[in-house]
Amino acid sequence: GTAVRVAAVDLGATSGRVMSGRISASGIEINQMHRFPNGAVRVGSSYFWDVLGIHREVLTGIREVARSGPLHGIGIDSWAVDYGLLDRDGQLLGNPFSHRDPRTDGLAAKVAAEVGAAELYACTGIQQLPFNTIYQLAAARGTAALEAAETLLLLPDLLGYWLTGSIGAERTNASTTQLYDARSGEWATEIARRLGIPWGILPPLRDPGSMVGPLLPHVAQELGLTADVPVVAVGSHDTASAVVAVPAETGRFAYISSGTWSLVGLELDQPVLTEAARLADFTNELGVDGTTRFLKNVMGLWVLSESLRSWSDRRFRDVELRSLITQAGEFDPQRTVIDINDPRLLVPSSAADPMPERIAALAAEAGEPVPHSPVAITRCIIDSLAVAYRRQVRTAAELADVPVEVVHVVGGGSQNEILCQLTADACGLPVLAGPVEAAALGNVLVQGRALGADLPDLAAMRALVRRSYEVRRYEPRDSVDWAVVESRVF
Ligand code: LFR
Repeated sequence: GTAVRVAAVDLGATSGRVMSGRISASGIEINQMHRFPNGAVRVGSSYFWDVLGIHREVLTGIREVARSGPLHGIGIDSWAVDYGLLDRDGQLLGNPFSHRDPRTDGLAAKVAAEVGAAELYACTGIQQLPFNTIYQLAAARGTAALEAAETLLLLPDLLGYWLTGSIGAERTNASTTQLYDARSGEWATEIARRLGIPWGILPPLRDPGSMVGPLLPHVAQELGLTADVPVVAVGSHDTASAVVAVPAETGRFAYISSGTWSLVGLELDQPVLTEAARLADFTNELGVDGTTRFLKNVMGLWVLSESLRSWSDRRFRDVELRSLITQAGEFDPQRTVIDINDPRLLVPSSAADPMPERIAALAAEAGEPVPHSPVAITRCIIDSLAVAYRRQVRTAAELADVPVEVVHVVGGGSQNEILCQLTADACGLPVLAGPVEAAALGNVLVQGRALGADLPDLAAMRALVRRSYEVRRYEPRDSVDWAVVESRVF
């Protein structure tokens, strides 16, 4: 058939991108048309998203895509769990909180006591991240905003609502709320009710690949579009979109979707809801085409980006990312490893509580050599990520009882050659790195299919990615006993 050209909006916690994507018989191609910085805004002790600013950047990006060629569809993906509340007039009730806002501290334990951790997991299959929507809503009980709320919209759905006027909750992202019943495929209204969360605010669910709706007339006009360009529901959770574009050839792969977070796990046909999976705190998020993303959140390159931010705040001159990583690669291997998932690393770095000092404190606490220089700290972060990847890839394979032959690394972190090599070494498996813009590619692929491209299933989508993108292969080296390194942390 003819080519399909779409706009893929891919929002990350540290930057947002709008890409043009084109699918034709010969391949898939994406081009970045607009990129803007993003970050939570601190007001008092709270962290918010500047969602109106994001909306404006999204419009700018889509306009760029429209200006440079035909436009057949628009899709939006972003990080998960965060939401806006609408009042009964359809107006946004305040700025959406960032999931790194500390108001959820202690809520997971409280909710577990109220509904039972085992029952919650049996229903939702979701890991106990402190910031899951369920805990954000539990923290919001009794607030004026929640009492006035008529509708809850996850961020991509909120942005889609502003483009189309249409209200709904795309399923892959809905699954991350921990208020989605993995067994019935409906909202877990009974659990919400028992927690005093107003379940009536949870909007109708929609599948990835379905239509959100045509653009509102004033939006189409503002974008310089005449046609009825539809907004298409993609895997609106960025990780769901990224997994679509993993260029895997066989089913025996693990993936690491490596950005602000590292999402480490497997694609499965069914959730794993065993007691062992619950105790290992593995999650069963919903993927595109009814798949399960059986994975674990690893704190990811956030720890490095926040350290960098702290160093540049304090005017370290020589801290430039590339050279820092190169020097870290030459630094003493595995001198210091820490538990990179320690909850103390979750909160943004601040002058009063800088990220590098938290890392040093964790090392001291664990009896590891304390890293002081930016190079030593960077090396510690990279080694600690690699050993966490080893642990979680192996745990996933054991819990799901499937063999893993290769680890695909996609997303921004796939460009970090030292981390990729150490990941191969630590896992004892080949690593295939790339593509970098996996989430945007997955977004384009799901839109493409919805708009008529001949992509019957995930295998066809992945074959198209393989035809269009080079991946880089890293073979495992066996000079270090990573089981010993692992035992220092886990
Ligand atoms: C990655 C991601 C993770 C989710 C975290 C918070 O960008 O979407 O999958 O756990 O952000 O929303």
